Amino acid sequence: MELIVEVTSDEPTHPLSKLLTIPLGLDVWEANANRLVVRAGEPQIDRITKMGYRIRQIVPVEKHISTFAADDAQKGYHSAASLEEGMRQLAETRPDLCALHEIGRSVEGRPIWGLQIGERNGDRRKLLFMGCHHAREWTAVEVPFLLARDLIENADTPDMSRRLTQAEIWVVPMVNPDGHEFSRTDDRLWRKNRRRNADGSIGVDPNRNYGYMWGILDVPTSSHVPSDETYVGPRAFSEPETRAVRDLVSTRKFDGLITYHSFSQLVLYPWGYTAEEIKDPVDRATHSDLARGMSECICAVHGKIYTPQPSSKLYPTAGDTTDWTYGEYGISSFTIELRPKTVEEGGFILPASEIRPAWEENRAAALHLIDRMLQAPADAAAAV
Ligand code: 0X9
Ligand code: ZN
Repeated sequence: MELIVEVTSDEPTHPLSKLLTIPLGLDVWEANANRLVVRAGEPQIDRITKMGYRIRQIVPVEKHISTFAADDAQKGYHSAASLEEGMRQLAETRPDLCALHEIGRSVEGRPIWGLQIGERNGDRRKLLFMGCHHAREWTAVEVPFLLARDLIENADTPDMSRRLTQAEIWVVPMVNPDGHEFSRTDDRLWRKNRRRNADGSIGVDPNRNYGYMWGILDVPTSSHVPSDETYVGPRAFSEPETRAVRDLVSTRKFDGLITYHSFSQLVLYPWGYTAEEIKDPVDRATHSDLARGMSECICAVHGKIYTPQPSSKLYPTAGDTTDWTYGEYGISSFTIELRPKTVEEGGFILPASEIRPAWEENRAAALHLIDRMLQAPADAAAAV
């Protein structure tokens, strides 16, 4: 039976960070100084116990799914098909303001859609908002979609009109449509894309497949084992989903971006591949100030605390989106881990009633980033 368990340790010889270096094939859901929360089978749990860690069962996986993913829990969330329909409708309401682009196709041939909103000519800032690299993180589709809708529906208000005449904003709410569809129809907790791997297992982690420092780590949170949840793939950009993002980013010079994930309530910034800080002092300050600023904006809306921190403080990864966009292009790059904070509140399965407040608090953060990018001098996001 698969279980969701909490792992703790009060032995200095067994820090939680050490467990994250042992190849156990764990699916890591939460990672902080106090506890790890992992999805694991009984043999894995036995091994962790024998190593001297303390285990507390939170809930069997099946029970977690039946508690949070009741039949009507899908209502309120998009499918790949309804998202396409929604994006088409948005584009059609304001053809003067937006254009819908197929930026690529998934392993199974589903289109990956990007909506280009705002100024397309002259001297303008460019921002990118993406969602759903990971299939089960459904809220991460809704937040960028609602951002696109908000920008378009309020385009004629003075504040939005100012933003949209100075900025070109791209929104790609569902980078991994195959995985998302599979999580709707077969396995609510599916994470990766739907690539058939050489060993017969399925799925590459799109958020380990980007080409900056790709593959340099071989740890449970960034793994070279194809059946693992964080499988990096056979080579950088082996996946059509990451190639779609690569091709978009390499042809547009974005100044800033947010990629939405869930859960844990974090505002993350590079690096993920190393515990070292960004070397360039201006870039380092830009990232930490913007992350703190976004976190404050979020808190001001509904009081939720999203902790700003470097990605590697969560856990080490190589080949994630923001390491590549910052490392390769100098783009100010953030990963926002949305609501909730803990698995006890549903983890990846956020009640649909919380989409709206999650969006409201993240609206404030997204507009903060846009406004700061519009204020910054042209070379603020200088290449590293
Ligand atoms: O593991 C990931 O890709 C992200 N977390 S999630 O639970 N949504 O899967 C975090 C990526 C940020 N990078 C690092 N932590 N290094
Ligand atoms: Zn994710």
